[in-house]
Amino acid sequence: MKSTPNSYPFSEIEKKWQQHWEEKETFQTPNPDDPNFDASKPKFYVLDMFPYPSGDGLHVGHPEGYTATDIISRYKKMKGYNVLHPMGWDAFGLPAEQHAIKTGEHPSESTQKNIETFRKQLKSLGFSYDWKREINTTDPEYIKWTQWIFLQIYESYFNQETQKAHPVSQLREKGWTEEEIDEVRLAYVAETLVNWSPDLGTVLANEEIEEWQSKGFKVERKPLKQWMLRITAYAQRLLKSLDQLDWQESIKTLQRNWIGKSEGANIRFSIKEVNIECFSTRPDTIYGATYLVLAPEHPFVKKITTPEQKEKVEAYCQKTAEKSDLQRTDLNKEKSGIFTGAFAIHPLNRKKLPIWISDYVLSTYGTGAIMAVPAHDLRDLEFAEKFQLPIIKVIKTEEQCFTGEGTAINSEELNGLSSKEAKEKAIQILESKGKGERKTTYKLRDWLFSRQRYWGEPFPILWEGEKHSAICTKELPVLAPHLDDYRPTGKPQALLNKATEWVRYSAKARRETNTMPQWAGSCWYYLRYCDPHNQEKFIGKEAENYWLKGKNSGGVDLYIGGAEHAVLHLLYARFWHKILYDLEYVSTPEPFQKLVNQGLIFGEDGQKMSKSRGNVISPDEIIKAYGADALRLYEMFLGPLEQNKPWNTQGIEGISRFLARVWRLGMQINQSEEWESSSKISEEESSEEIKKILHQTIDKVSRDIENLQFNTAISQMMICSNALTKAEKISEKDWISFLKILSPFAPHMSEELYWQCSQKNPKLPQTCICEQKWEVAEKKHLSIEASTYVIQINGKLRAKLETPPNTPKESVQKQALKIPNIQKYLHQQKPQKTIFVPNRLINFVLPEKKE
Ligand code: ANZ
Repeated sequence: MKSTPNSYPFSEIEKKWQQHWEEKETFQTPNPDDPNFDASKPKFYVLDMFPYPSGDGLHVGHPEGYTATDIISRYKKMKGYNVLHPMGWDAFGLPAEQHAIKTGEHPSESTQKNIETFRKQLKSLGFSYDWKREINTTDPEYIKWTQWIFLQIYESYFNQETQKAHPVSQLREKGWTEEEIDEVRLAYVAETLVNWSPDLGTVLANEEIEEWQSKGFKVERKPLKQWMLRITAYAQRLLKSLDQLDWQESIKTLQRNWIGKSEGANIRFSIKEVNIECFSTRPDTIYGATYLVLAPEHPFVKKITTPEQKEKVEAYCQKTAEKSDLQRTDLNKEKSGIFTGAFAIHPLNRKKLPIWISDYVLSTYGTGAIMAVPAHDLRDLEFAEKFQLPIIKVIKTEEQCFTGEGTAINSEELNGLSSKEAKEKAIQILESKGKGERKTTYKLRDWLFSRQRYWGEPFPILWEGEKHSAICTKELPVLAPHLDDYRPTGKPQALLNKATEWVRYSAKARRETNTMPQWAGSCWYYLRYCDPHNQEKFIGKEAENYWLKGKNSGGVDLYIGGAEHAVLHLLYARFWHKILYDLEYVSTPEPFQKLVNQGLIFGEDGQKMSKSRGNVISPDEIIKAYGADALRLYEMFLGPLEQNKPWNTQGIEGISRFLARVWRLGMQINQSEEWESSSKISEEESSEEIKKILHQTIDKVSRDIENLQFNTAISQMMICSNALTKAEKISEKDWISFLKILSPFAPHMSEELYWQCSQKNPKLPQTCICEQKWEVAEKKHLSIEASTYVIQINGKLRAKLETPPNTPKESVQKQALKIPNIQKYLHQQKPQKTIFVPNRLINFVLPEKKE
């Protein structure tokens, strides 16, 4: 295609530069031990959440976050940073296997094909990834280290005193038996009530149920022996170190709620020789307890139920076994329950309280038993009303059910105290009587880590009878055997059991046949990118130190991805990282210093994009019609990165016209043969007006990139390009400055237009524009938009004040004297003297105090 002044030959240009960057290895980032590493530069590690390479290919949602990180990467590189900007594939997981079952294509083959499509699509967007660092979680080299890290977890325990992980070998040296050690490992086997899907042939995490159920798969509750990871040991640390992270508050709140710390007491109610222990966050309401409730799975149910109630109780317990925790709590509209026939004694007033069983009490939280206070807990109230149980108010209130804090009533020695004081006093009394003690509980549960499917990492574990042990690390990776038939059997045995030869490891030992969940690979991929070809270690010390050290708790400098990973992936990865930190394999306590979640892009109809709605937009089509630069710019122009926003095909026309204008301007400037008028380039400087708008644009675009406000940066570049179009002449230098700031956003066009200049003028650097230095705005061309005054009293900073530029002294002074903090420090005295520096500072000098 021959370029004409009005059409912009994007497909030709984009291919040309993508090839050029690839051949010249423009975006390869050396590690500290590489000969061409420049240690004088600062570093920046910017990471995308790596995609699951599905059969559908890229979705317009993917390039949103990826363009944002690419703009940052290109900008930082031009600012003189060593930038780490990698990409890879989160390629294990159920969908690949479901696809395989449907089509008969082996998961390894379909995954490989999908990866190739994804890679090609990402390359067609001109992203500046260092493709030499590409990783794939299903690659044997990668599996080897995922299994190796699992073994480090398996061979560690959490020490309550040091509050960190240590190798279990330390316990062995202290004389612990292997059975005792198995009780405390960070990876352990336990029989628990799990979510089992016979259709899928695997257990699922609580969070995964909804998705699969909505697709028509059955999920049941079943007691099964499973591998668990002891994430609960880290609850307190996972909670506390959130404070040091530069993450959106909403995501931190989600994690805090997920961890769910509750402070209260365990309180014992006696029945004959046994004590029923109840966890309560409100021991101040203890005198309002009118009955107890046990979870149907509570071990005492059988023991305390009277013979008359036995049959009914058993029937009730049977029924609840089918319900999920969610159905028992949030979705539990109509309370149900059954009386055990037994009574317990209240530890303070010795009253007899009836003991009930109900599914609204979970066996997995607190102690699995509660004291019910219907006057101050809504769930208890619903239950008490339904079964006509007594209700006693113990906080002063007019409301029927008051869950807040107030003054204690009907509570003997607690009467008149505030809820806080009553809580403390109740705990003291209970402790002194040996009837209870202070207790902190977390909602977080240990992580169910085994799956029964085929397409995942096998556990590097051997069994001899009931005894498990680690496979020697020299034998890693342990790869799954080739199975021709990987359809689920409907039985809870792992699929790998079918490979009988593989399972038989030796005359005595059998291999573990469970596989790891998809989360395993994504728990540490950000570490592998730092040193992807290291054969000896999962990450070398030097690379780890260089790429992860940073401000506060260190880690990746910027991590961008979807909010759907707010809890699981981010919590799991933080957990593994903390273990690796305790074991001194990594030197930072946290993996991701700054996290930003991009918003969702909805379909044009304002609905979430999905195949069934038929509103999915494919990036391939947009690239074909408008070019990659247009798609990149458009996705950034849609609105603030973090907001949800609808796609609008008309909008992309607007962006495409903007790019066409820049192209025409370039043709004019470079006096392309097809352009008849004379060149716009002036030998002299551009006009003052052009310089002013250009430098304002450089300044704004730089600040906007730092703040991830790409949409406003693009608007400003549009204003600037209009001014450049209108100007009669501009200097070559100014034109190149404009191309430089445009280049992170529209890299192909900027590269081509610069290259044309550099062909004409051999004095210009004959390199890519993306390898040149970022422009710095010249202060003299920036009009001050606002002045920030530092307001001092006797030279000490006491406040700040923003005013329009060049506001007169009297007005600034008047405003400053009204600021409460200034009034406080003036102590009602009149300043003896006022020092005034325009647009900068006011210092009120007070008369010296006479001693
Ligand atoms: C008495 C009480 C009085 C309670 C009151 C609350 C309000 P969070 O804050 O979520 O930790 N509880 C304890 N274990 C439970 C279980 N296994 N299943 C269901 N509910 C359970 O909630 C703690 C409170 O939830 C505890 O405090 C207990 O009820 C209930 F005015 O005890 B409370």
